[in-house]
Amino acid sequence: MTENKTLTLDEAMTLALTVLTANGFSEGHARSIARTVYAGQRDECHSHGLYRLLMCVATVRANLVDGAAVPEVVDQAPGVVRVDAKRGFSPLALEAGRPLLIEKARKSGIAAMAINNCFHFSALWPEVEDFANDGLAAMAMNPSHSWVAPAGGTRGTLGTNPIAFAWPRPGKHPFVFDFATSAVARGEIELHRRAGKPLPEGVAIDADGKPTADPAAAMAGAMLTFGGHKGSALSIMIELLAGPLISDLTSMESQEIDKGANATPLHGELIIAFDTKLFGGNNSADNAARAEKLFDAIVDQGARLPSQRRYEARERTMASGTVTIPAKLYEDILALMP
Ligand code: NDP
Ligand code: PYC
Repeated sequence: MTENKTLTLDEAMTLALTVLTANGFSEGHARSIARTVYAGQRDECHSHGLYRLLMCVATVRANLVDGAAVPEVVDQAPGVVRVDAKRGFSPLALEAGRPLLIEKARKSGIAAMAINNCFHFSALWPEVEDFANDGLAAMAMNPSHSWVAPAGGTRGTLGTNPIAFAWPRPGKHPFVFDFATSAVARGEIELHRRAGKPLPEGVAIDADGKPTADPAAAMAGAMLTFGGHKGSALSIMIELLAGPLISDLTSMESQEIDKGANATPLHGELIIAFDTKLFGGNNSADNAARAEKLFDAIVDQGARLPSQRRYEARERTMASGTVTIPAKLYEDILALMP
């Protein structure tokens, strides 16, 4: 049986901040990364919670990421914000560009933000959920490393390419979904390997192109997209929109830069924000009510909305004031202290 370690929420946040600052991250980066992994752990998204500290530190120790980079915000066009992350991690770059993106979306109804030149380790739901909490609908997407074979192929070519969407709901948690376009996230494969557990069927092939449930063989082979050719096409769209469209790297190009270091991917991210009130004009209250009818019709029949599990986990965590992680992960995080 796996032994676990329980931490209070304060201890979890302090652990993240201490490990990051001890490994040379500036105060701003340490705070924004800690906030991101804390949110993941709080909502029981284990593949993007405290576990990610291992990759953040490995990436700074490999001299790839600049732990003190100061992002530069550029007002690129009336509807476009560009943030150069300067090879820092993405959360601080997002924080820097967010106010201008919101201002532009409120002025024009829609605006986009390209974050360039960023190392990226995070789940996307905290980002889009924050925009929805400010009353905007939002989408986010990014490439990663070329671990995933296209439908019908056998070679890692596409990233795990997540896409997330949020819709604001007055008085309620926003509607949010966020998923990898691979059948499972790379982080899940890594967690299965650490726990010595087999993978579900249909998520990966080995180096010979044969289906495998062995996480190590999957990492040496290729992951598969969700939904066959449909997930594959969506993943290609993400490569294009959050790659060449915004003058940034594809997952294959990010993988080349990694040179086998197994660090966090380096690439761009595209975020699009929509002002539902400006789109809706005089109808916006009615539009919001009709959206609620749709959600009700889904929930009424016993189906659940995406993020419901996460919001329930958040409630449990906040009530207990604690998070629980595998004891081995806790030891590995402590061992990151220089
Ligand atoms: P999951 O498959 O765990 O979940 C995908 C989405 O579907 C979630 O919004 C989830 O909500 C929802 N969902 C799950 N089951 C149901 C159900 N039965 N009914 C309705 N909705 C459901 O996510 P992935 O493993 O694909 O991705 C995990 C994370 O990894 C994401 O947050 C993603 O951003 C991150 N990631 C980041 C990458 C990066 O490059 N930075 C790359 C790839 C992934 P709920 O959470 O409530 O279960
Ligand atoms: O889980 O696929 C993943 C991932 C890649 C980068 C960060 N998370």
